[in-house]
Amino acid sequence: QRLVSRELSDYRLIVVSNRQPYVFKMVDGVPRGEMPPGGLTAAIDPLMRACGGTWIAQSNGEDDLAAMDDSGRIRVPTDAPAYSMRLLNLSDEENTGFYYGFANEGLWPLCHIAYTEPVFDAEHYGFYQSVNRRFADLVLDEINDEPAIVLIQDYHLALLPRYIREVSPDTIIGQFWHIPWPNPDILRICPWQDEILDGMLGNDLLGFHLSGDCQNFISCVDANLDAQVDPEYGLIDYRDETTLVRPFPISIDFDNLDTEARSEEVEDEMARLSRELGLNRGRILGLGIDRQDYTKGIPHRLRAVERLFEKWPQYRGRLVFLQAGATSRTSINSYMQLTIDIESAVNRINERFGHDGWQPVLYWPTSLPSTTFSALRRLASFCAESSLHDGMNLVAKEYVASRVDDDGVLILSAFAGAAQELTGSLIINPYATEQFAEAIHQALTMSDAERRIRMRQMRNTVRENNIYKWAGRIMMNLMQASTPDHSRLTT
Ligand code: GDG
Repeated sequence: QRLVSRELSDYRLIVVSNRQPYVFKMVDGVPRGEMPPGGLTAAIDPLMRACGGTWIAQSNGEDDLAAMDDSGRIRVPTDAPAYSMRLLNLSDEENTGFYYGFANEGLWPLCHIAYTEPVFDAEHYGFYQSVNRRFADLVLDEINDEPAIVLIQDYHLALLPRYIREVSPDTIIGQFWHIPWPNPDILRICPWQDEILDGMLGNDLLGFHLSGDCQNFISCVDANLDAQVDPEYGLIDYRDETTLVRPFPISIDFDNLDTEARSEEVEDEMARLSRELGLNRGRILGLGIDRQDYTKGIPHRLRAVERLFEKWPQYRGRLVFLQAGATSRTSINSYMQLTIDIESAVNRINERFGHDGWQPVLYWPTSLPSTTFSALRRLASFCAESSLHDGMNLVAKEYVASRVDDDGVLILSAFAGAAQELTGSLIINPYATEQFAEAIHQALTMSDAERRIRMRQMRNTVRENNIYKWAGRIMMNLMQASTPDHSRLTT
């Protein structure tokens, strides 16, 4: 039996993710760490600042080496050092097999119902195993036989919990899986399903966004491993260890985005964009923001916009739909094809309907400053997030947080995890083009009063269920999950 004092401060905290929390670049000859955009870092950085500890990740920064001390650590944040970063350098070959190959061509399409066929290649899997082992070596070195809590992030590191557990049985291990989990019929496409499940059952606590993902995971374990499962309490007994499986719907730093949206910089940016997009001349803006991925349903969204212009000609010359957000994973074929599909849909709609200096669809596939994103969210009469399948979808929550005026309509796919919380949105099926187009029309004709009621309700939800609450609940459940007596667990 493990002896657990249940005081967080008694443990060394180690976070592990593929992406590093601070990326270093030389500024005036001195290495400076900048936090890359994204919810994960913003969620866990405050916890690390408060508790101290070490964050282990792959090195992607140009100037990481220059920032490292003799022990290979980088103290962050640069201005007020509170914790250490330790980085793993992967060769191009390792990164291709581990990250692009098994994680993003295999597990990513496997876990999303988007009808992109997963690629399972033995060589890729070999790199996935060896890179997970390299992460484990670094984690074990950092644990150094001391009491430790290891908090692992995402689908790049499914084997890591077992690799740590084998060597360090007393370490408390938790993992949060940021994407959906498939049912047993889909999981069995993966030739290494048993090893993946076994790896993840090295965790004391395993978190998904939704209870449906948890139930799928428990069904997969029940169908494939010699384990005892209790779906009601989310408990799995396997190899004389217990894993607690729980939903933790991720969120955003509401106050931070709310404050940014009210700032002078954002107001200035709004004025500039209003002129550029013609909103000061009576045009209205519709918005889609996505990391460009085939799970986000961008071509489906464009089809609905096209149908809107067909069916309701009053929007011609008046509505501008802007699709923003940078491309990602561009070396993978399915992502290259997506860019081609999006560009051809944008060109088709613009050729069909554009006239007299009015371009119906704008396409900005680049990363923009956060103040520009904030300004666009404040200006857009509606934001459409049409994922074919999405663990959560933070963009939907960011739109809500930026609407400090309680205005704007969120159109949200029923297949995004966020749809379960954001019930003030207009929920659509991205495959049902007619219904999707009608929802855009409904958004644009909704009364002021109804818009405000819906947005206020969603803002209260996101303000309350914010990212800090998410991180706090995970830590609380992790401490509880590591106690031998699970009957005392709270939900
Ligand atoms: C995974 C899961 C889950 C987008 N384009 C740009 C940019 N963004 C920002 C958004 C948002 C984030 O990236 C994307 O978050 P999402 O949640 O929408 O989607 P994924 O990247 O697929 O994230 C997802 C999430 O993990 C958290 O658990 O919700 O279901 O798939 O913050 O604003 N940021 C910048 N430039 C861009 O072009 N700077």
